[in-house]
Amino acid sequence: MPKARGAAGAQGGLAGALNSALKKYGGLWFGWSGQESDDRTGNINLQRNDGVTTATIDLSKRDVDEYYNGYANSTLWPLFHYRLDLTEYERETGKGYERVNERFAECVTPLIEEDDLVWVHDYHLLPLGERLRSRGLKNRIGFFLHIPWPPTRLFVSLPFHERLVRTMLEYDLIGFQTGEWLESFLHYCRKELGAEVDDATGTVTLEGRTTVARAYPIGIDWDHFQDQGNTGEARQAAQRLLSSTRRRIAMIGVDRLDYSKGLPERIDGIGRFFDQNPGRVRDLVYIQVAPPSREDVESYQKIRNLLEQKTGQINGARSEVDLVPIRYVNRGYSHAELYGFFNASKIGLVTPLRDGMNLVAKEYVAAQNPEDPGVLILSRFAGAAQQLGDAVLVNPHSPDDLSHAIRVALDMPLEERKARYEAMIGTIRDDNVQDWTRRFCDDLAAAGDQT
Ligand code: ADQ
Repeated sequence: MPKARGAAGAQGGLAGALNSALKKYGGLWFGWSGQESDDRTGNINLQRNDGVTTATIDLSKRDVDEYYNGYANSTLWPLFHYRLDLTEYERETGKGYERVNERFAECVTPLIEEDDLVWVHDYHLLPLGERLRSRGLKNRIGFFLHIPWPPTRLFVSLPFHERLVRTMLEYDLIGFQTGEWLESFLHYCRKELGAEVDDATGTVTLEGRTTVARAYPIGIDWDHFQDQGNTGEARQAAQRLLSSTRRRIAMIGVDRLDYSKGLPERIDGIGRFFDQNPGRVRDLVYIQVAPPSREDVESYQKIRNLLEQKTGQINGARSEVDLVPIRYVNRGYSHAELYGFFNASKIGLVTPLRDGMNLVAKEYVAAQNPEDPGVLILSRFAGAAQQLGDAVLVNPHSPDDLSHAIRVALDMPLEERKARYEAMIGTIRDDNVQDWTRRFCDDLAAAGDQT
């Protein structure tokens, strides 16, 4: 198959997934280096690591402020996670977003060869395909959105929403995580743009041009994650956690420190559980691993403070000399260590208020011992809930619902835990990231033939 050329705006859950895809298919990864510099000479930094070639450029401080912290993470991210209350609408950052997308297009165009597939990733780069087309690129160009697509009534609050979606219709193929986000996108195209939409095939036709939109739920890198689980590092991590919790049951949450992940609401739910079941405080220890993220954005500083405050309140009220009910760890761990922690935790708590997919939910289940698996408590508003209906599903906004789910999970008999695990593990193993990549790339390669 032709080489795939990827482009992505920033690191996150998707970086690991795409790395493994590129290793398999070859090709080149293009994006922002993550560095700030005022070097405008257009230097592209080419590197080859572990079989993957990356081409990156630096951005100026102004570009980072307006494009990355501004429009991408203070406008699109909150809006696409249904948080109108946190969404900022600034014309200047919108211009910065367009300017940086144009710069990316200018830098990547000379690297693209005639038979390449071009695969653009995520909300940082919605207009990139149109910018590439304006430079005469005739290649197949696909786009995948890793986060939700909001309902039309929310999306139209974005100034120039129509212009943004029209640029997206220059892609040959647009992928979403779930059928729900896909439906919202198709609804918008029909209602607001007056496009001709065929729901069965996902084709959207506007002014003579046709784009295909489909759902491609992303999965984990199953083989790699299992390999990590077989390392001494994973075993040591599991042992460390077990010996430090002694006879208490460990319940774990692992999330980027982001308001979409529902962390303060989760802590409220745990507090409610302790209030309603005071005799069980000694049974349970909750471990929250949450490395800081996007620290230059104000709403992220606020969420961090709020979480520290809530955790402190519960620990202040419930701790004993030999017992701290909530351990809050503000750092990242390797995948091997996470595997070990998940494996040693009898409950996995994944309760985002809104999430495109959520790979942690899949990793938690993948790390369980089939003979004695733990219980996944999962928000019904995570994309992953569409595939993992056998988790204990919860409404993350309701402390009572969370409290009830924790009690159900603590008391769940082994047979039921096994049955739920077995109902979920097949899709987590088989619908993995390699399968996701293959399905998207095959459809992209064929997209022009169908339209
Ligand atoms: P994220 O919002 O980053 O991703 P998620 O899908 O959970 O969320 O992926 C996070 C990844 O980072 C997982 O592989 C996890 O193990 C790792 N991670 C999280 N916390 C960590 C920690 N403390 N230490 C080390 N690793 C940690 C975005 C979207 C999601 C979508 C993914 C992939 O927001 O909805 O599932 O992209 O498409």
